[in-house]
Amino acid sequence: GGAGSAEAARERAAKALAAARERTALLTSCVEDHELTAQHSPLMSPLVWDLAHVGNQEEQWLLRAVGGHEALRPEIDGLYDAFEHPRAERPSLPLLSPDEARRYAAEVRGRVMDLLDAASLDGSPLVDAAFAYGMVAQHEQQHDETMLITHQLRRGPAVLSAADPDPAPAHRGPAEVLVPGGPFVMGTSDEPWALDNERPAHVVEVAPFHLDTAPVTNAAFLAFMEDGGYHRPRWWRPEGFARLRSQGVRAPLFWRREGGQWLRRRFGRTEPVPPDEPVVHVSWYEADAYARWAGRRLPTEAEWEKAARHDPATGRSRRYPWGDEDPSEERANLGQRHLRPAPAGSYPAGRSPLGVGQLIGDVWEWTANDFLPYPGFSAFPYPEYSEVFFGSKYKVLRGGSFAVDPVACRGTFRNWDYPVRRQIFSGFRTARSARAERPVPGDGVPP
Ligand code: AVJ
Ligand code: FE
Repeated sequence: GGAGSAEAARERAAKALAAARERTALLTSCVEDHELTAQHSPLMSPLVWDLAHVGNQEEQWLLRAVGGHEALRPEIDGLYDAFEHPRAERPSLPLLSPDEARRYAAEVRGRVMDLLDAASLDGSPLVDAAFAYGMVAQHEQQHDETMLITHQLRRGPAVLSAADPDPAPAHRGPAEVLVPGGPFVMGTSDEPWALDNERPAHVVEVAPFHLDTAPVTNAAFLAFMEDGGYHRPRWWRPEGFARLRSQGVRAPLFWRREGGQWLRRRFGRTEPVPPDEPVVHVSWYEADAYARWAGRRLPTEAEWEKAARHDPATGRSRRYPWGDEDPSEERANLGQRHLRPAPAGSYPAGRSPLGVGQLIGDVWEWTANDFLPYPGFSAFPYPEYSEVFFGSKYKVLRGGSFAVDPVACRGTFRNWDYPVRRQIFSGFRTARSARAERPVPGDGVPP
């Protein structure tokens, strides 16, 4: 409450919405219009669909639900309903043209800014702390990541570029650390823009475990490949092995073997696979198989979040591995500032108190868990946001990638996808359970 915090929320919302639109504009103005209406992969929508969809969701959630406005163009709602039309059929719909889509999204935005200026920002959970505006900015940024995935799948010369991240510092620390067992608070009840699936805060007991201090690198993943990893069913879940056999998968997506070396295509350019970079574009099955080969396993979602948020000094759960302050360029590779993950060992300023690095940014990290509600979950504002996806079909990913904006990334943020998915910016790190330490007789440790 309070006029000051309402003003701060208004300002934060306006900035987040503007940043999202700037990113959307960049991703849809760097190719010609015919490339916006083309389908670059049956896995993805034409870019022009994402463009009008973000405008249409913004209209529904803000102008209609918050502002009580009439529909601007009621006839288009069905076209941009993700549940009504699967991605593969979207190019054959009578979609708005690129110019119409731009004009429509801009018209919605203009009215939203008027609404934000005029509206009272408390009194209902939808507008408290500008929640719905924050949700809409996060939604657009999530589609901006989706559009970047479409750009990665697109054939043809490069149209995007960005500076490369700095090399990792020489002092990398240990490969894994012990995260002590005991309870910690998972999820949140007080992060204003946290989405329904991150709520509520609840205590979870976690047994002691060891966790990689960095995501698994291309070099490590190559060792698995060179040891015949893709050919040995013993490392794989049967359904994952069957799937890779039928699709002829032998390497992460976008890799190609040529002249005795592995190359990868990245946003229209081809380069040798960089050994120190976190592996990306692997399915949950590939991550799971690698971990088993390495004598390890994927971390559970609770383990991941405890490593990312638990402060051993105070016992409190924090917003990020480094504390409660927002992400910065020194702490994490977020926001499409770079078009690749940074080498393992980067961002020492972003490490957790125990020394776990790159939990936020770089690559989405597969966890062991299905996407399920927390105890006390309640769908808000719509069951279509998360609730309809709960169940055993989806696995949870954590931590965000280089393509995620900070507004849609935090220690509690949960992403989910099918375990076969590979075009997303997905990587992983591994864990192992800590054996119960037996005191050595005579070492002074009481039994
Ligand atoms: C949370 C990334 C799985 O892209 O399907 C976008 C986000 N929800 N529009 C997705 C979302 C509605 C969602 N993920
Ligand atoms: Fe959407």
